[in-house]
Amino acid sequence: MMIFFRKPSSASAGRRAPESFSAIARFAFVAGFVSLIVTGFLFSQYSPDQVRRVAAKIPHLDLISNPDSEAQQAASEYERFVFNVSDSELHPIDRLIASSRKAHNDLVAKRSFDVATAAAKYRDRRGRHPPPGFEKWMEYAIGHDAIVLEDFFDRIYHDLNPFWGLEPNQLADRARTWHHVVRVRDGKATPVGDVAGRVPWLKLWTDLVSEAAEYLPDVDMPINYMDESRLLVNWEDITALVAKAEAARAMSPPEKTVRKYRGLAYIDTARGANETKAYDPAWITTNSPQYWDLSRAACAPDSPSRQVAALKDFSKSPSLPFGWRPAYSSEGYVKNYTGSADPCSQPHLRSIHGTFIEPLSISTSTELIPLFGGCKLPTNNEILIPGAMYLTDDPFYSGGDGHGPQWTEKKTGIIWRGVASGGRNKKENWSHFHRHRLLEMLNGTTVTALEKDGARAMTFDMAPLQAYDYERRRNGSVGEFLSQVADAGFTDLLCFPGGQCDYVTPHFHTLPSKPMAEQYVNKFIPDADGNSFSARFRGLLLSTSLPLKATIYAEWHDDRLAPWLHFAPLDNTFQDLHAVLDYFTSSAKGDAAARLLASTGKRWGEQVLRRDDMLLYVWRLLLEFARVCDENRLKLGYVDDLIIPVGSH
Ligand SMILES: *[C@@H]1O[C@H](CO)[C@@H](O)[C@H](O)[C@H]1NC(C)=O
Ligand SMILES: *[C@@H]1O[C@H](CO)[C@@H](O)[C@H](O)[C@H]1NC(C)=O
Ligand SMILES: *[C@@H]1O[C@H](CO)[C@@H](O)[C@H](O)[C@H]1NC(C)=O
Ligand SMILES: *[C@@H]1O[C@H](CO)[C@@H](O)[C@H](O)[C@H]1NC(C)=O
Ligand SMILES: *[C@@H]1O[C@H](CO)[C@@H](O)[C@H](O)[C@H]1NC(C)=O
Ligand SMILES: CC(=O)N[C@H]1CO[C@H](CO)[C@@H](O)[C@@H]1O
Repeated sequence: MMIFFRKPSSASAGRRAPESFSAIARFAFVAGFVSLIVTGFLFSQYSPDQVRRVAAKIPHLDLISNPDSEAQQAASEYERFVFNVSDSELHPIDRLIASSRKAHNDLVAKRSFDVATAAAKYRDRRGRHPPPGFEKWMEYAIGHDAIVLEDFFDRIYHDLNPFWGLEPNQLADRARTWHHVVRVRDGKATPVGDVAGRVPWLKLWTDLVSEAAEYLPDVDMPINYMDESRLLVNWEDITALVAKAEAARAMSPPEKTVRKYRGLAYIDTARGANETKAYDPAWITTNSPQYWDLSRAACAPDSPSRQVAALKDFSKSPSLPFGWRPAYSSEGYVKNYTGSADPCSQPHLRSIHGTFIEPLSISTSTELIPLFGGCKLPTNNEILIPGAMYLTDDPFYSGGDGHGPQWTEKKTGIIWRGVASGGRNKKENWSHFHRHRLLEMLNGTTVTALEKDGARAMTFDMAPLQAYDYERRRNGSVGEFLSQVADAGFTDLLCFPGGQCDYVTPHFHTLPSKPMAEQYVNKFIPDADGNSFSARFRGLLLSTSLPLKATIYAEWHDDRLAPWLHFAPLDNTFQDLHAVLDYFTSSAKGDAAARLLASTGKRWGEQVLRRDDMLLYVWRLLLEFARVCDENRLKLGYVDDLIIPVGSH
């Protein structure tokens, strides 16, 4: 692949030995350069035929049909800057972008294009045969140009693994009798449960499943109808279930493999058509013990959070852990996004995220039951499916049909609108809420006061200069900069008790809401958790603006998105926020990087976050879930590709 690359002559001067970090970073650029992007530069040097051959190797970006796409232009612009600067001028974020492009490139090279390859990769990664029905799934994927990478489905196996430790018939029964269920029988999906007066999520999910129902076995998908995730099984219990699952993991000999699901008629008959009594485990419904304490019980015994009890007194302002260099970061910036979302490794999250301060409602079980939902904490045990908000056309979530103007027509602005959610904010604890912190950090008046008087804000303190050293920070103009570019505010202060907002009005005032379509004229859009996930991320990725994202919530799509390639990750403390914004706005190189991430994220989202991709995710998940609920599960599998038809040898 390297042979297609010619480096601009200006880059060869003053090179250091290849083992220097920046040289490695540049190597990654080279790889990314060839495989991700065909630049105008490449086009000028190679015949259409050669370009086509490169593109054939790297089909994930539709290079031939779309050679002038925004993502490709952005990449070549950014690369010109990077190759033009000296080693010392490379920013840590430049190195993160380089390594993210390289990693993504390696990942995409593993794409499968036919069922035999996909099945082989499945067996390799999962240690089992694919589930029956795998060939129809793959046929649909191919027919709809889906990018099939086994890694994209890791989440399914992580979520389902403990359920292999439960008894299959009981599991099937509990799934069937739950309060809200998407039910598939004889190739038809129907919604079950009373949703009068509630959000239309059950219908949205049923409609999605319907699209695959004719290829699905009988299966019940029990739905969590609350916003909050609900299962927090102790680490010891989950570990025991997973150990049982691992002990049973095997590849049955093809000739002994059962190729048809048992079906659920036996339960339907036994239960009788009228019997829907749900199995409800004991639900903890008060914030005592506090949610943090429930969550940390799901962390490994040797993880930093396990022994750190919930904070009892929230009256003091929170302190951010500035001296701390987490393994998920590199040079102060998030590198491993999964790690950055993990509360088990970050005891300080107990004091700086609404979920752990005072969640709006709690209804949590420490017993493992089958339950599907749109988001969860990494410590929760729900089975993830795409959030129902991603299935609506409601512009509040999707951003509507317009995705914003071209980068060059945007203003250098940072916009955020939302309500003061994240939990129940009160006089005694509001300064610990993450949305309040984000807004104070974006408030030019507040930040200027910090810079001028050394005062501290209610929710944060400036990260020390040693941690993030840049010109605006040194000369004390971060606040002034924010006053010029940031347009961020609550649309509702959601005070508690209602209407008594004295405790926050000195620090915040409300701003009128703004449709997403209008927000997209800005280059930067931070995305923060609410009471649970924000549900805006997909819309933001598909826009021409750049999402800046911190979260403690996991979603179905996490394995297919790369930080510093499809979006800009932030730490949950937001201590890196000002420095990240500075990187993107203080040089032409930074602006090119922002444009590159915004456009690559959009392009990638159009390829892997489509409705078809959500359908394929849920389809595969339901094949797997039906198998875990089947008493033949250890022998059940797709083996057609391994069985030599009689007479063919
Ligand atoms: C590259 O560096 C040269 C010399 O410093 C400068 O003249 C040129 O404008 C730079 N090009 C870009 C794209 O920054
Ligand atoms: C439910 O069905 C069973 C038989 O399957 C019947 O005996 C029972 O009376 C029914 N209960 C109600 C409430 O209809
Ligand atoms: C990223 O962090 C997660 C969670 O802490 C960890 O399991 C994973 O191995 C890390 N990945 C890399 C590449 O370090
Ligand atoms: C501080 O530095 C920034 C970035 O170089 C510059 O734009 C700004 O004018 C400077 N402000 C002061 C007060 O020196
Ligand atoms: C910004 O901070 C100032 C001072 O704390 C406050 O009066 C103002 O309401 C804040 N702006 C917004 C949009 O909340
Ligand atoms: C988790 C926690 O302690 N939250 C506190 C927030 O403040 C209120 C007082 O209004 C306490 O009751 C909560 O316990």
